Amino acid sequence: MIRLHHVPFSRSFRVLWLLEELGLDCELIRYSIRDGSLRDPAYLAKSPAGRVPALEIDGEVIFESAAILQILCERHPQAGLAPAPGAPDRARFLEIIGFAETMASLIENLNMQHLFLRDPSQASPVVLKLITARLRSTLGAMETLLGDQDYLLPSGFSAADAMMGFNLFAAPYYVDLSRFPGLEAYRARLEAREAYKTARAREGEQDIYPRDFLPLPER
Ligand SMILES: N[C@@H](CCC(=O)N[C@@H](CS)C(=O)NCC(=O)O)C(=O)O
Repeated sequence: MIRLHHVPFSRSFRVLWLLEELGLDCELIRYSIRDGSLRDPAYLAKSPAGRVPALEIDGEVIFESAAILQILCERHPQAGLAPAPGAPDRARFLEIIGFAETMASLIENLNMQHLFLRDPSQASPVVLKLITARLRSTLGAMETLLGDQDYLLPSGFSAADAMMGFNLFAAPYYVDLSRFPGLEAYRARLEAREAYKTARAREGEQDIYPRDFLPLPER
């Protein structure tokens, strides 16, 4: 039995999506990011920083989405969702897996300032502007990496798309994606995948974002 510890609309979606791409069923344990349940000692024993995802599989517990995606691809090489060491797209694959977290950590910082401060007046407009600009620049870099390909690797859909593609469903809370037509088309391509649709239908209601867009403060 595979068990995924999950917060709807969080980075654990990458794993839920890849499991669907691989045709693997899992038990889904849902948490809220807001109620302290990720700091429960029983959960910290699975994921030491109290983060999702954590995946229970084959008698072990794995945390960090990038590690989980790579392990799943290694254990299911027939699916061809990650280039093996030495394969032509290997370096690009690893770059994207790492770059996805460069971008996601910017989104996380924006979430912190916009959504999770106990006293919202403590958010810093200067920091918000800087981080939003940095997020925009990573989106520009991603559009360049994509070029005229359908997916991030020239060989087609891979775990790199689940890893990085997920960000395209979080970044638009802070940056208008219409400035990146290549990314908008790519995002539509990802949304059209059956595995993506099934994963979204399974994950449940999100309680992270209260609105579709969170603009920079005017002050
Ligand atoms: N690099 C980690 C980041 C995991 C992470 O920070 N997940 C967020 C949700 S997107 C989380 O669990 N946050 C809970 C918290 O910070 O309390 C990964 O990719 O798995």
